[in-house]
Amino acid sequence: MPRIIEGDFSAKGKRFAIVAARFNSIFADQLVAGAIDTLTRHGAADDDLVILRCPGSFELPQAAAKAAAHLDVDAVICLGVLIRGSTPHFDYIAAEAAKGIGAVARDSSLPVAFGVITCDTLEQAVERSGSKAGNKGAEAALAALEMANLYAALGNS
Ligand code: RBF
Repeated sequence: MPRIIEGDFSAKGKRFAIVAARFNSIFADQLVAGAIDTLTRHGAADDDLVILRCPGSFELPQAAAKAAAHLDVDAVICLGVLIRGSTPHFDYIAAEAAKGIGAVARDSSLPVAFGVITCDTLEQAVERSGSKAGNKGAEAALAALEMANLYAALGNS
């Protein structure tokens, strides 16, 4: 049998930073609510969650880097909502957010989850922030939780 090392989904005693952009807040707030709901239903205490709000998804990488460096947490969850408009900004911001959050993850020993939704339409944003396509904030929180427990199983080395 191969040796399998994997993380479970117990959040008891674990601490999390949720770094969330405010832009498109009617959807972004639902991602935050989904992440909090998932973590607390898996055993995290309210006191073990810290929420950082930043203006938009462009600011997420730097805020996530600060959270990873300055907060005593087991994982960082980045949440944002990008909706394509009539300017090329969407592509620039989406690329920076994805690349930047990836760079923070690589530079940090903590799991850094990517919960940024990139939508062409408002309907897609509705679907991904708590309806037909689930809640991507909840899914990002679950990924962060699994990775935090995976790294704990590895001795956080
Ligand atoms: N931030 C988002 O999180 N989602 C967006 O859909 C979004 N669209 C933007 C569109 C334009 C034209 C501009 C100028 C900014 C947008 N932002 C968006 C905000 C961006 O992430 C950042 O907060 C600001 O550019 C300030 O650095």
